[in-house]
Amino acid sequence: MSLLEFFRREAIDAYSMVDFSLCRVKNESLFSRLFSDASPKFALVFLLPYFASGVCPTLSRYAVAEDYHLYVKDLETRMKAADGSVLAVCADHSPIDERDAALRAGLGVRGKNGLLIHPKYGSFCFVATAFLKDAPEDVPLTSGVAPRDCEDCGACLAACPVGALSGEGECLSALSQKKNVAKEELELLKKHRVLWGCDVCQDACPHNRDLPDTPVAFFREKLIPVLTSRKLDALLATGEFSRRAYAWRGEATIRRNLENLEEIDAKKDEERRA
Ligand code: B12
Ligand code: SF4
Ligand code: SF4
Repeated sequence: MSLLEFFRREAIDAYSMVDFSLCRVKNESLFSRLFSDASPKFALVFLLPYFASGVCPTLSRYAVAEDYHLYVKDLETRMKAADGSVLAVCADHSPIDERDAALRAGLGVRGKNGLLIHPKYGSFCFVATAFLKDAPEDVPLTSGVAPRDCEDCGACLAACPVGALSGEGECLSALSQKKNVAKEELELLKKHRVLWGCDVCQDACPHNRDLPDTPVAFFREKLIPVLTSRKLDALLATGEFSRRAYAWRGEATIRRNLENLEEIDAKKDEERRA
C-alpha cells in the first residue's frame, strides 16, 4: 500500500516530506542504534492531533487517551509492512529535534509556549517522523520553509502560573512527572491542581480556539478525562494501567499526585461538616 493511502486510512492529514539533511540530529547514540544498516535520506514528518472536546479539570489532554507511544509503535510496524523504504518511525524518543523538523517541513509556526502550532490542529498535536531510505513516489518532496514564529501575543507567558516560559520557575508538567519531589513542589502542584501534565499555556493560546476533535481514532477512544484513585485501582486490576501516559513513572508517582489533589477535597469535606 502506498504511504499516502496508508495515511488516508489512518486519517493523518498533516504531513510533509523533506530531505533528511534538514533535520537536526540531537541524539547521536539513538541515531547510530536505529540506522546501523542504512542511513535515512528522507524524513516524512507528520502530526498526530489529539484534541478531544470535553472537560479534563486536572489531567492534561495529552494523557486522556491511551499513551501515544503505543500508537506510534504499532504504526511503525504497519508502515514498515506497507512500504519497504520505512526504516523507523519515532515520536518523543527520537534522534532529531522534532519541533524543529516540523517547523522546517512547513507544518506550523514556532509558538512562544515552546510548541509547534499547526493552522488546523493548533498545538494539541504530537510530532512524529518516519525515516525513509528512498522517497516514496506518491509523497511530494517539500524543499523546506523558513521558520516562522507565532504573533507573540503574550497570552501564554501571562497565563503560565509559575513563569516557566520566561525561565523563572520549573514547568508544572515536568514537576508532575518527577519521581521525587520536595514538599514545596508538591504544594505547587496542589495549588495549581495539576495531576499530570499541564495545558495552561496551550489553553490560553488563540490558535487553540474552536479546534476540531482529532480525526485519528486512537485519540478518540478509551478516554479517561477524570482520573481518581479508584479509577487507578481499576486500571491496575485489569492491567490497563501500563497503556496510559502516566504509567511511565510507575504507579507511585501518579498515586502520589492523586492523593495530593484528593487532600483538597477531603479538606473541603471536613470544612463543610465542621
Ligand atoms: C523534554 C521534553 C519536555 C520537558 C521540557 C519541555 C521543553 N519545552 O522542551 C517537559 C517535561 C517540561 C515537557 C513538557 C511538555 N511537553 Co514535551 N517534550 C520533551 C522532549 C522529549 C524533548 C524536548 C527537549 O529536548 N527539550 C529541552 C529543550 C531545551 O531542548 P532544545 O533542543 O534546546 O530545545 C530548543 C529547540 O527545540 C528550539 N526549537 C528549535 N526549533 C523549534 C521549533 C519549534 C516549533 C519550537 C516551539 C521550538 C524550537 O527551542 C528550544 C529552546 O531553544 C520532546 C520530544 C523530542 N524528542 O523533541 C517533547 C515534546 C516537545 N513535548 C511535547 C508535549 C506535547 C509536551 C506538553 C504539552 C505535555 C503536557 N501537556 O504537559 C508539555 C508542554 C510544556 C511546554 N510549554 O513546553 C510535544 C510537543 C508537540 C508540539 N506540538 O510541539 C513533543 C515534541 C513530543 C512529541 N513528539 O510530540 N516536555
Ligand atoms: S505547561 Fe504549564 S507550567 Fe509549563 S510552561 Fe506551560 S503553563 Fe507553564
Ligand atoms: S499565546 Fe500568543 S504568544 Fe503564546 S504561543 Fe499562542 S500566539 Fe504565540
